[in-house]
Amino acid sequence: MTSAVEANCDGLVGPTHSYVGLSPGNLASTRNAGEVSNPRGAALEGLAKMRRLYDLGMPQFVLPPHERPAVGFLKQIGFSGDDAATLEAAWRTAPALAAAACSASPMWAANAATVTPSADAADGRVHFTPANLLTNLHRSLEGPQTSRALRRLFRDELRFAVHDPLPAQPHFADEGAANHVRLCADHGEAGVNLFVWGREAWERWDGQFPARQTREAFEAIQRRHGAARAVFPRQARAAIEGGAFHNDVVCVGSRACLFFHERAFEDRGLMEREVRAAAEGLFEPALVEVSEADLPMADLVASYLFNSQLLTVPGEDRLVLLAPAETRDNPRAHAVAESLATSNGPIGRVEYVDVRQSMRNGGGPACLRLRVVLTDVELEATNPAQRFTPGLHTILADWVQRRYRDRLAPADLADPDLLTESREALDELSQILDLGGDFYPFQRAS
Ligand code: SUG
Repeated sequence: MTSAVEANCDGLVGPTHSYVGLSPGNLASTRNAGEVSNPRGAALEGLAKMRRLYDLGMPQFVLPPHERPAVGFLKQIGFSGDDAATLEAAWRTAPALAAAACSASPMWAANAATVTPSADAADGRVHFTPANLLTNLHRSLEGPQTSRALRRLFRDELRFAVHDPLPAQPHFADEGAANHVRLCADHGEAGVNLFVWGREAWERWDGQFPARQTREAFEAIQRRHGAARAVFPRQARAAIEGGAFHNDVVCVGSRACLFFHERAFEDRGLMEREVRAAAEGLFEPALVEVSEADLPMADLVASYLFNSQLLTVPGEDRLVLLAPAETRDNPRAHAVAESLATSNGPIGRVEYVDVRQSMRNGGGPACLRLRVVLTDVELEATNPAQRFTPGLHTILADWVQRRYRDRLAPADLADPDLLTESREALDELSQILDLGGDFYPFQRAS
């Protein structure tokens, strides 16, 4: 067995973090549309969460925000002139498109890519497919820059394969690791890969909310990664209807533990049989299921209990659940969380973390991170400047304090100064994280 650890790559919140209500089916995003956001507070919350993971002894990395407003996108769709004129014209004549070009959604790194660790990949490399995120316009802008970011962090092609996103067609709608769970005995050992999809490519989907992941997208990813022991459970339609737009709102897994809600899978019995068959001879899956009676879907979505990080903490036998503060605030979710520790199951204790700014757009602790299982040699091959340390924490917190606003109403997104402020911030960040002088589109423009 090769020893390996689970690293977390968190999306750093960008300077345009805002509440515009861009994601139908994401109930928090819809409910909080129009509210005033606090980009500085959001970025500091994200950094504090990274620090928590670092302090628990886990390797942690920082993924940079994308350039927003995405002026390049606005030019692609016919707005013209210099950058300020382009933005002004977009806001004047097509404010919905201009707003989409401003979203800080790349912060939700669980949607950045689907990852296959080397222990499961046919060619022994770590594979990444950046998600095309094409269900929502604002998120569909992310794929190319995410590819660039992953190629910077995981540059060594002998060890890492960063593919292009899947073709940008509804048939291949893909939201990345938010719908993927890997179970195993230990991170470095062979795993069982659950690729959870919401609809089939040729199915007539008539749900109230979009099903964002197709079965065909995950089958394509499984083929290109050569991912072993794959099972393809269907996400429950009732979960999507209830506001679980990604599987990671109703389910989280790590090592042998699958922690999920009764309504997560369309055919729960089939899911269990397939997972047990795939794990045969490798490990005994430990299923921890929460019933609708104990946690009704409405409390689940309000509390985001399952959007927790399930952590293997050095020196601790049982897993640690890092849950959002909203779980503690919800009496039913809190009772479920606290009962885990006393039940003698795979989860030993629960901690809570405050990521309220992100939560108000429907993004909990698990949404903010992309998990990447890495061997020691692979860990060494990453970009050291993106590795989170207390020193980097200090530098980034100072950068956020100097560069970010602490108040941003949706109407402020049209402020021409925001473009300049954001670019200056990102230009400095590209040096801090050693991303190169041509990392962002505005740095490459002549
Ligand atoms: O895609 N919210 C994100 C939240 C993503 C959560 N990620 C995971 N579950 N892994 C989304 O719905 C809202 C942005 C806005 O409305 O301004 C948004 O995109």
